[in-house]
Amino acid sequence: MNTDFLPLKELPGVVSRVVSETEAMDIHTHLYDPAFGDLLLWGLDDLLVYHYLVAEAFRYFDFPHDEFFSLSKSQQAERIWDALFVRNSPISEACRGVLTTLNALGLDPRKQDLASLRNWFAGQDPRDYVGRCMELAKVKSICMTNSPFDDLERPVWEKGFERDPRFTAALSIDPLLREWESCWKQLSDWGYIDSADLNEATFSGIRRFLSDWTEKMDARFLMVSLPPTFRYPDESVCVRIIREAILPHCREAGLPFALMPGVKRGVNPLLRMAGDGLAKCDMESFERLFAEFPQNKFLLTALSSENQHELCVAARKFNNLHVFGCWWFTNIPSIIEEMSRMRLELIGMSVTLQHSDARVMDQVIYKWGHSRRVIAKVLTEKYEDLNRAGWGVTEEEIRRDAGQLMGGAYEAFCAK
Ligand code: FIX
Ligand code: ZN
Repeated sequence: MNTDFLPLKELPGVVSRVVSETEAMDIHTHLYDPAFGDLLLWGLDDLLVYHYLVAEAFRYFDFPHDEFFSLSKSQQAERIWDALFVRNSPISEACRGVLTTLNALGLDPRKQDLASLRNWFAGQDPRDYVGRCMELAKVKSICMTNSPFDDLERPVWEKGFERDPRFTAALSIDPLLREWESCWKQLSDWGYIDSADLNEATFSGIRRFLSDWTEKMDARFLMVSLPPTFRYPDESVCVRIIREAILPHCREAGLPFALMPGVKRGVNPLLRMAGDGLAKCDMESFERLFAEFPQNKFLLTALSSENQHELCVAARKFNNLHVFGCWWFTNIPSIIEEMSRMRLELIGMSVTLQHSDARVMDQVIYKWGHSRRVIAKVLTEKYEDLNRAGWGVTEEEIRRDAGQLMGGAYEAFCAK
């Protein structure tokens, strides 16, 4: 073990090596344990029809949305490839991501056409391929987003399967909080509640439902994405269920509740899954929630870049809050850099700088690869500043810090 303080000029090299070698915990993705079969997306066509790229391709497409969505997956992939990679330089973050991924896999889209690239993917065994992607991304665990309300996913949980220990679960409850008018019927069909009335019997039925699914999934936290209009306190259905069912259940199970505010669903419904937008959320509402429930633990990532400063300040006030990731529209190098710097400056090492939000297995390669470069850049700057203040750092300390920022701080928070 080298315990010498590193000279200023060696910091960039050591920090980027350590950050690129540190195994990360990916605490929010839309990936699945391979036991879920086709629900785990991977390969060229899924990389190309990613909803980020669909939205970008429509900047150039001159045909109707429905025409695009009526095409097969591989035809859609071809249209996207043509618009975003052939006719225009693929500079956007999501486009660059496809190229970083192919490059890391040893493929060359400048020399191979889509058919030959597809051929290469067709020869991969999905289980081995998961290992290869995780190895290239240096990711040691992947947290899924799991919904009992998903008709494709639920039967797999109900039947039971042998868990891949690298994949952990998070219990996602969006319909419960956002579509109560239709959701209560399901809970009633499953025998948890008798009516849509929000009375003590209903709350207790919801708690029983949460407890059964937490156990079935071995969930690490509960989670919800929320619109920018969310307010606390409030007598909305959403808030009442949070107060009377979610938070008591989380306290009892000792699990955090992950809040993901700022998403405006279906801003352009013609774009289907690619049609969601964002707006600034009301951070003061969340502060009131953290203050009123000190026995609950909250994870929070906000979608609007405008919320990031007040979020860091909230984390200085509430140690039952853990800030994580650069979510979705903030997951671009310029904003990751700004957010990471701000977080380190305001809350030090008590943060999880990134998650991938990958929907396609291969994406972990680029999402982590790109983020690590930015994280290394910002961390280097911070260690250089410390060095100038007379505080040398060792490689061992840098390794400890990188581990903390990419999963260790989250684990410590959950264990608290
Ligand atoms: O709500 C979420 O977890 C979002 O991340 C997704 O719904 C979104 O579609 C996405 O894939 C963002 O990266
Ligand atoms: Zn997500």
